[in-house]
Amino acid sequence: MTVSHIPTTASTGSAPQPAVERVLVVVATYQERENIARLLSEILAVDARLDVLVVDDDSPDGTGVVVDAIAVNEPRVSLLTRHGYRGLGAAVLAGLGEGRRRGYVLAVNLDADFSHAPEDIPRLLAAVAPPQGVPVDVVIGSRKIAGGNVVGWPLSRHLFSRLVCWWTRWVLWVPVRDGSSGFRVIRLARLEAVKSPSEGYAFFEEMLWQIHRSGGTIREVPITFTERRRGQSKVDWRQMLKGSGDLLRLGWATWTGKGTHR
Ligand SMILES: Nc1nc2c(ncn2[C@@H]2O[C@H](COP(=O)(O)OP(=O)(O)O)[C@@H](O)[C@H]2O)c(=O)[nH]1
Ligand SMILES: [Mg+2]
Repeated sequence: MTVSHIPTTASTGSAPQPAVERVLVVVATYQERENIARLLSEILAVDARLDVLVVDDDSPDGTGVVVDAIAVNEPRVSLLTRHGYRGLGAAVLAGLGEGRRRGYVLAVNLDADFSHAPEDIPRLLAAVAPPQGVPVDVVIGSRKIAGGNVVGWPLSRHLFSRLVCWWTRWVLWVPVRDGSSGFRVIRLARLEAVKSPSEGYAFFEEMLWQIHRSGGTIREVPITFTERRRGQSKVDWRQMLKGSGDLLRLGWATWTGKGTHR
């Protein structure tokens, strides 16, 4: 994989800089020029601990150029460009891996289209190690528990999502209600357990599946997911079919123990 990495103060020098208190927000982007600048400023404003890494698959609309221009004056923002590759899961994993290399302990993952509200990030972060509770490895911003919600989806999208979440809970045997949510906090040390997962949309379920089976712990906190207002969704029938195939393969692996890793 060819990646060009535009360094920031957090990543300059030969060794990764430990960032013990800081948290890296990983945002995968493809064709998000209309959203990215405002998203970055909202994330930076919501919590002073946050840095942001945008992982862009060389979007033809120049998303990366916008991020690059912001990163010149904003050391909290950096860009990882993947050339010649497409795939949401692979992009997110590349961003999380980079965060780990840079020494971050925790990362947040969210979409670039404001479906995941930046103002929810501090609440998700608080749930990873609550003062009176048990620390966990993953916090999911969940649409499917009390207080969670989805705004702006057609019925077909609700039905597909319900089926995928049901499959994740009852066939893949991961004890969560919203295994598809892409809004998460991840303890980066747990990436150890994540081995060559799906490159597309099933990445989110497969990552949870691998973390759960390796003894990792998961908590859900409610969020409202709002369908994008600007730009196009990249999910099409081909992606859904590919994702469904990956989920069937995982179901087979869950119950037979075969084909766990490709
Ligand atoms: N880097 C990268 N990001 C992607 C790709 N496909 C989607 N994304 C990003 O993933 C997030 C969710 O994508 P979206 O199309 O909104 O999916 P939906 O919310 O499920 O309809 C957005 O930030 C997209 O820009 C891809 O192939 N590569
Ligand atoms: Mg979206």
